[in-house]
Amino acid sequence: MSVRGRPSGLSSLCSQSSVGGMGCGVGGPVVGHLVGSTCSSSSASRVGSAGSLVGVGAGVPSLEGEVGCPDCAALYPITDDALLHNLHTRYKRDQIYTYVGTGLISVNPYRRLALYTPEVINAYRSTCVFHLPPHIYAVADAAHRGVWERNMDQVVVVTGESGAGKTEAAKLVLQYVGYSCHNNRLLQSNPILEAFGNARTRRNDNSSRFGKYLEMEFDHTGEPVGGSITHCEYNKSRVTSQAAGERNFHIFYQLLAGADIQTLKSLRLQRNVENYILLQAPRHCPTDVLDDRTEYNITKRTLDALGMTQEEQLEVLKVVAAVLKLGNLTFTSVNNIDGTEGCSNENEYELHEVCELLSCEVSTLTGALQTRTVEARGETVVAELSAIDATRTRDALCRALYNRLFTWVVSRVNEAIKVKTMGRRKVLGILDIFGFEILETNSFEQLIINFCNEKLHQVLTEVTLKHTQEDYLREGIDWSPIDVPTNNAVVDLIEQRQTGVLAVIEEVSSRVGGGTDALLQQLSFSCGGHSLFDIKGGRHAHSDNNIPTDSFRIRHYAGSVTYTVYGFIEKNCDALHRDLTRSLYRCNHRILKELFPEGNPRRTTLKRPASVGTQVLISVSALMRTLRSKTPHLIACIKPNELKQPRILESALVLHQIKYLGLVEQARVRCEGWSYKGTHEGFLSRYAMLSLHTWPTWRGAPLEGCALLLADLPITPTQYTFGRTKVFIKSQRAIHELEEYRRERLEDLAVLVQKTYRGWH
Ligand code: AOV
Ligand code: MG
Repeated sequence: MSVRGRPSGLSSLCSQSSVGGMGCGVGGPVVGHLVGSTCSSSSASRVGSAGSLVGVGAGVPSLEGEVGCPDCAALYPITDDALLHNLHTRYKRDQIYTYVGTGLISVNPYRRLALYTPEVINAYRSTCVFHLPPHIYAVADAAHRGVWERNMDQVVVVTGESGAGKTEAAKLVLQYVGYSCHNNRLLQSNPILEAFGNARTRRNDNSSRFGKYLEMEFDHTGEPVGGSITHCEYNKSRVTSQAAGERNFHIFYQLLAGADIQTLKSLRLQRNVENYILLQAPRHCPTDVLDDRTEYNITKRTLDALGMTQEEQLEVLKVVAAVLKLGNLTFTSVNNIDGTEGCSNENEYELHEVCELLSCEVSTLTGALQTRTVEARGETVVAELSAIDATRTRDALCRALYNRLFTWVVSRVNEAIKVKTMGRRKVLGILDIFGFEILETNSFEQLIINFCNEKLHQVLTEVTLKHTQEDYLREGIDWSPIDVPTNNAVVDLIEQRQTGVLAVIEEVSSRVGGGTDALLQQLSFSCGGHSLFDIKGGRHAHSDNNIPTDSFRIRHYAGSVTYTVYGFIEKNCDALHRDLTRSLYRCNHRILKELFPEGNPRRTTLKRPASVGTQVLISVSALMRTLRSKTPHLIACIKPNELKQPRILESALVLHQIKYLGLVEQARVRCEGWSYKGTHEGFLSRYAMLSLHTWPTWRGAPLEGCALLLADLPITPTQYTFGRTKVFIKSQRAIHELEEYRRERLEDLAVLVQKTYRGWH
C-alpha cells in the first residue's frame, strides 16, 4: 500500500460481489425471504444487524428488524411481483421506504410514524447511510452533499399519483435540508402555499392543485442563502365549481373557521360556510371546522413570519372575502322596452359590501358585471348582458381574482426568501407536482394535470434509464441493453404543433363561435387516427367504444382516461373582458392594481392573453429544461389503497403503480449497471491524493493515472471498468467509502500543513 491511514471500512470493498445498487459488506443472516425471489447476498447482508425506526426506544434508526430487501435492485429475479411482495412485506412492518438503486420508493403509511424526529435527522447526517435503513433523509442527504461536496446543481423529483404522498415527501426533504442548515424560511412558506393552492379532493384531503418547484440556493461554503418558488398551472376552475364531495381551496374554510369576530366583521363575512354559494359542494363534504381553525392560525403565523404586515394581510384577505361574496350574486333576466334582454342583480347589499372590500364604486362594478362595451363601425356601444352572461362574467371574475391573488402571494413569498447576496451559487431543487388523476368525470384540468405527469415521466425515463444506457454504449463498455418502454407517443399526441390535442383545443378556442361540437369534430379529424386516441366514430379501428358522444379517450402511461369536452374551450381561454380589468384597475385597493395591470387605460396593447394550454406548454417545457440540467434524485411515491387508510395494501393497485412508474426497469438498470460514472480527468483530480502513484503530481495520460490509482485501492477489478472517456464504478458503497477516505486524507493533509507552518515559526 502506498498510502497511510486507510479506513478499515475500505477493505470491505474487496469482498463485495458485483451486484449493483446499494450492496453492503456487513455480514449477517438474510431476514424475510421472498417467494420466488431472494435478496442477493450483498444487499441482503445490509439487513444484518440492527432496528426498525418504529418502536426503538431511543428513536435512533438502525438496521435491526428490517424485513424483506431494503434495495429492490438486489432482488433476484427482479420482477413486478417480486417488487410488490417486497414492498408489501416491508409495509406490514411500517418499513415504508425501500431503495431502488439510488432512487427511493415510499409507500404512503396514512398515519404518523416516528420516523422524522431530530434524532433520526442527526443519524442520517452523521452515520454512513449503509448502516441505516432506507429513508427519505438519505436521499435528501445525498442531494445536499451533491451541492456542497461536489458543487453541482441537484434536483429531487417526487412522482406518484394523487394522494401517494408527494407533497409530504417534498416537505420532509426540505425539513431535512433546512434542519441541517438552520434555515427554515423556505420550509416556513409551505402552509401559505397549501392554504391557497391545496384543496380536498376525492383522492386526497390535501391535494396540491398547482405544480411546485422549490429551489434552495447555497453559497460556495454550502450555506443556504435563500431560495425561490415557481408554481405552474393552477386549477382555478375549482374556485367556482367543485366535483361532488370535493371542496374549494382551503383558505376559504380556514378564514371562516379561524378568523376572530373583529376580522370577520371588517371582511363583511359571517362564520357559517352555508352562507356562501362557492363553498356549497354538490355532495356533502365534511368541513372539519376544528382543523380549519388550527390551520388558519398556522397560515397567519406564517404570513407574520415572512414579514407581511397586518395591513397587507388584511388586503389579501379582503380579496379572498370579495371572491366569496361575489359568488353569492345572482342575476335574473329583465326584458327591456326595446326588446333586448338585460339582467338585474338580486343581491344589492352583497354587491355593496364587495365594493367596500375592493374600494370601488358600485356603479363601476355593476357596469363591469352587467354590461359590455363593444366597438362597432367606429362607435362605442354599451350593451346589456343577459343573466346567463352576467353569471359567466361573475364566475370569470371570481376565478381571475383568486388566481392572480395566488400568483401575487407566491411572488410575495419569493420576495421574502430571495437571495440577498451576490456570488456564485449552487441550487438544490425539489419538484412536487399534482399527481396523475382519473376521476369519474374528467375535464380540461385533468388533461392538463395528466399531460404534466406524462412530460415528467418522459424526462425521468430519459435521464435515468435511456441516457444511462446510451452512455454505456457510447463509452464502449460491455452492456446488454434493457428495454425501456417510453411514453413519447402519447406526449406527441398531446403536445404536437398543429395536430396535437392542445393545439386543436387552441385552434378551436380562437375560432369565432367555436364550441364543443367543433372541438369534437376537429379532434376526430386531427387525432382520430392516433393509436392512443379514441373518439366516437373516429377513424381508428377501435374507435367506438363505449365512449360517450361528448368525450374522447387517451391511453396515458398510467391508464386510460375519458375526457368530457364540455367546458374545455371556456376553461382554456378564460379571458377577462377589458371592461372588467379596467374596473378592477380603477379600484383603490392596493393589491388590485398589481393584479390587473392590463386594466391600465394608458396601456394600449390589445394582445390576447395566452390561453391556459399555451401557458402550460411554456411553463412545463421550462421546468423540464431545469430538470435536465441538474443531477436527479428520484422518489417514487406509491398509494397503497383508495380508502386513505393505514395498514391496507391493495395488491392490484400497487402492482399497477409499480408497472407504470417503471420500477422494475429502474431496478434492473441499477442492478446490472454502474452506480458511478465520471470522466478520467474528473476522477483523477478528485481521488489522486489516495495513491502515491498519482499524488502529489501525475503527468501521464489520465486513463493510465486512473488505472494506477484504482489498482492501488482495495477495490476488486470487477467493481470498476474504463470507458472511452469515463471511469465506472459498480457499487454506491465503494464510492461512498472513497469519499470517506478522501475526507480523512484531507484532514491528514491539513494537520501536516499546520505542523509544517508551526515548524517555520
Ligand atoms: P400527493 O401530494 O401525492 O397527492 P400528499 O403528500 O398530499 O399526496 O399525501 C396525502 C396524505 O397522505 C397526506 O395528507 C397524509 O395524510 C398522508 N401521508 C403521505 N405521506 C405520509 C407520511 N410519510 N407519513 C404520514 N402520512 C403521510 V396530489 O397533491 O393529490 O397529487 O395532487
Ligand atoms: Mg401534493
